[in-house]
Amino acid sequence: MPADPVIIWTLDWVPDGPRGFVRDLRLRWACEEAGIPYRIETVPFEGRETNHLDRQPFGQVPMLEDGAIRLFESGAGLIHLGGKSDALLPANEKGRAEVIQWIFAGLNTLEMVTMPWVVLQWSKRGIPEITGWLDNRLAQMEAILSECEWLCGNRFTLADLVMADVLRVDLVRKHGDRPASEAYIERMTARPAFRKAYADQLAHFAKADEARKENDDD
Ligand SMILES: N[C@@H](CCC(=O)N[C@@H](CS)C(=O)NCC(=O)O)C(=O)O
Repeated sequence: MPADPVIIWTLDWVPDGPRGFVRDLRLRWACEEAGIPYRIETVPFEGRETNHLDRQPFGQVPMLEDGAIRLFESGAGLIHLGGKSDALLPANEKGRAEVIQWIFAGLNTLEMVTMPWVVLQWSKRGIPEITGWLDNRLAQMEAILSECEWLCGNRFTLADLVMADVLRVDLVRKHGDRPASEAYIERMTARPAFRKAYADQLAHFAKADEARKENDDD
C-alpha cells in the first residue's frame, strides 16, 4: 500500500517579501529530492502569533506531520524526512552523523548570524560587530566551499539543502564577493527538486492572492 503523504504546514498567505523563502520550502525541497509524497496544509497568516500555538509554540511555520508524529522546527522536520531516504541522510552511522553536524552548522552557526544581520539591514541599523561576525562566518564557508562540491561525502545531502537555503538569502548574497559560495548556491538552486519546491511555494501564495481578491470584491 502506498505510504500516506506527510503533511507540510505553512501559512495560507504571506506578503511578497518572504515568498520563495518561507521555510516550508525546506521540507518541500527534501520531499521532492527523495520522492516522499506530501501535501500542504495551512494556518491563517492573520493571527499567526497565537492561532496555532498547539502545533508550533512560537507561532511560526513550518510544521511537519507524519501520522502521529507532529514536529515544528524545519531542522527537526528535515532530519525526520531524512530517516525515510538515503537520498537525504545516509543510512550509515558515520555519514548520518556528519550530515546532522552540518545541518546544525547551517542553522546554528550560519543562520544564527545571517538572520539578525538581515533584520538589522531591513531596519537600516547596521551594527559593526554583527557585520564582522557575519563576514567571518561567510569567509569561513567560502574557504570550505572552495575545496568541495558537496558538504558531506561526494553527493547531495540535507547538509547542502540547509546550507544553500541559508546562504541564498538575497541580502547575504549581495554582501561581499564569494565566488565559491555563489557557484554553490547556483548549483543547489538549479536542482529540479529545488525549482519545483520554489515554484510550488510561489504558486501557493499567488493562489492565496486570488482568493483574497475575490473576497475583497464580494
Ligand atoms: N527556527 C524556525 C524558524 C521558523 C521561522 O522563522 N518561520 C517564519 C517563516 S520562514 C515564520 O513563521 N514567521 C512568522 C512569524 O515569526 O511571525 C524553523 O527553522 O522552523
